[in-house]
Amino acid sequence: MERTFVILKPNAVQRELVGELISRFEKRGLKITALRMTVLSAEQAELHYAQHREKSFYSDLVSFITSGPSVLIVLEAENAVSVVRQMVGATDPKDALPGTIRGDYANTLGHNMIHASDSAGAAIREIALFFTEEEIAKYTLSIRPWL
Ligand code: 3AN
Repeated sequence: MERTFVILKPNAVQRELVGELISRFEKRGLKITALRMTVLSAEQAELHYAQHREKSFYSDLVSFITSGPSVLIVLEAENAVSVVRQMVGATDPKDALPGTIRGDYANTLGHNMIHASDSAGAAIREIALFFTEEEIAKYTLSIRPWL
């Protein structure tokens, strides 16, 4: 089973879309194995977005993601990374298809609502930034065989 990592960014919380977004993942058969609301520290945000350090939007990105509470989620399923990326949609909301989270709820590139790991390797790195292995629940969903 593959893990992926999602952040519902501060504007998703402010717009009271947390339940709706989590519900999409549950309905798609992604198992929630860790969940926490927190205000990211600047250090956590800088590490999380380290690959964008040289980009012009980096400081805006860090200040936005630390501007209020976010919701951090670990999800598990077969092909969780690609399934969740598909559900999230294109980085720029103007290119995101209707039916995707960004296509349905986001307006601007800088405020695109949600982060999702772009590879299994990134998921491992990102999850380790925010959760210990002990904090990730191990359990079986009895519905699994029906999905
Ligand atoms: P994604 O979140 O789809 O994996 P990345 O990793 O390229 O996209 O970008 C990380 C975040 O940086 C995006 N979610 C978005 O908020 C922000 N971002 C990316 N490109 C730009 C840009 N050109 N201008 C402003 N913000 C950007």
